[in-house]
Amino acid sequence: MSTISQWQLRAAFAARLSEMYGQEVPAYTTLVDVSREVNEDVLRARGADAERLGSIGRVTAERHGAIRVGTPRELRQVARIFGALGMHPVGFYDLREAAASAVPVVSTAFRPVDGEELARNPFRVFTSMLTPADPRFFDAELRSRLEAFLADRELFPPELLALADRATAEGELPQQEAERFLHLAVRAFELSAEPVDRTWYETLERISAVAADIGGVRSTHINHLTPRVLDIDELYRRMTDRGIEMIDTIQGPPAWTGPDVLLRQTSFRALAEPRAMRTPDGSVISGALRVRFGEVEARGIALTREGRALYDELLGHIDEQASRNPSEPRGEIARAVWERHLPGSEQELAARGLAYFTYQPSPDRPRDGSRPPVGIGELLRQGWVRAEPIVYEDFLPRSAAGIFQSNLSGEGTRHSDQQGTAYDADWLSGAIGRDVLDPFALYEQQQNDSLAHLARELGLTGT
Ligand code: OOG
Ligand code: NI
Repeated sequence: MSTISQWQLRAAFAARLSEMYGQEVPAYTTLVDVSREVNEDVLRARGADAERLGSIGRVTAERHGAIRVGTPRELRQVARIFGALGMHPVGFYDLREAAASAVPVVSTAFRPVDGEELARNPFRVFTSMLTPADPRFFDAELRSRLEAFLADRELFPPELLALADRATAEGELPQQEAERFLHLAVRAFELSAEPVDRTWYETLERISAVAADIGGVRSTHINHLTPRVLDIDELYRRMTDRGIEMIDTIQGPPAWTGPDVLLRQTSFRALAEPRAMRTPDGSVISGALRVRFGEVEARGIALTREGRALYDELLGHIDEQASRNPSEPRGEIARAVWERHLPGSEQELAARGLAYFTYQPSPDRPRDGSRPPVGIGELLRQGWVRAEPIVYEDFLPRSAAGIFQSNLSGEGTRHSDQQGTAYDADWLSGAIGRDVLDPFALYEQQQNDSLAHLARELGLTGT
């Protein structure tokens, strides 16, 4: 009998989740359609160059999802389900601190980590956990009510978790079990029809709409699914032309003439969805909540720690200039800052150690017995070596906060005079019960592996 491997489970889960979400949120389907059109047009216009950051097959199928849970216990269960799909926690994002937001969560992303697995299917899920112990958001009384509410709910049925553990242990599932696992996993992320306790929901909403979305209901749901697009500026124009109201910016790096780096994202506002509500007298009425939205992203080259530090520094410059010139469009300011401070070619990014690449010996390198030069910059310039960009597979905390924020109606409340509780990367690793991996270390490993191989091939020392 045939079995289904972990990556096949991951690909099937991503596809079924996408189908389910398209039924729940029809505007998502529009976004996917427009993304596909843009990708086809870019491929036609740019040819092979359009696939420099991923094959069109990968990019067309590529999605990230976002989910939100309430407790470390729930997060551990999520880790078991995603672990079965070959997805591991990477990166720590503290959205309580990012920008001026008031989002009481800390987050990580579950994703495949090695190159081959990413090429097979790169599905990733941005996963946030509520922080009830942070006194800036929740006082002692609300915290204990919230924790009691969360302790009493079950997001994932034991059968789902048992199948997940089996898939992890065996690296695969028999066909029938795979089918059952996928069915239960997709169902766990559907929007529940169970009535929402209106008073409780509103109590949490006064703190934050995200707190209410997580802790105000007895289930979880996929918050958004995000297709990948090759030209996000064009996508933005086409969505706007269709009369879909997008948030007013594209988050992340500006549009500019140099290589795409990191991640650019934009979204349309959350749509009102009908939800049954239980009122204080016990009757059930039909209400509506705005929590789910549509997001789209363009991915670029992963930056090294140095490159990222430069990126963060430039953001600071841009903020400063934008506040001094409020009438000038931020995108224009950002573009000018980038053109001035960032190298405009892949080769220079590589030579200055600002971005990650894998390196191969060039097929048309000198064969006249001459010795290769020292250093990646020279090896590239003199045609000994070719560099392939490593795609950024992660998220950006400030953009994520912007994505959360731009879709909230209220500002929420945060008492900035209080000390925040230390929820950090180590704390999160402990809560999940597995290491939260460092994204830089993963990219670096990939780059170093290729350099070691290159050194052997060319007989180099000290590159
Ligand atoms: C997650 C928001 C962050 C992204 O792409 O940066 C995110 C959420 O809304 O739950 O998905
Ligand atoms: Ni997202």
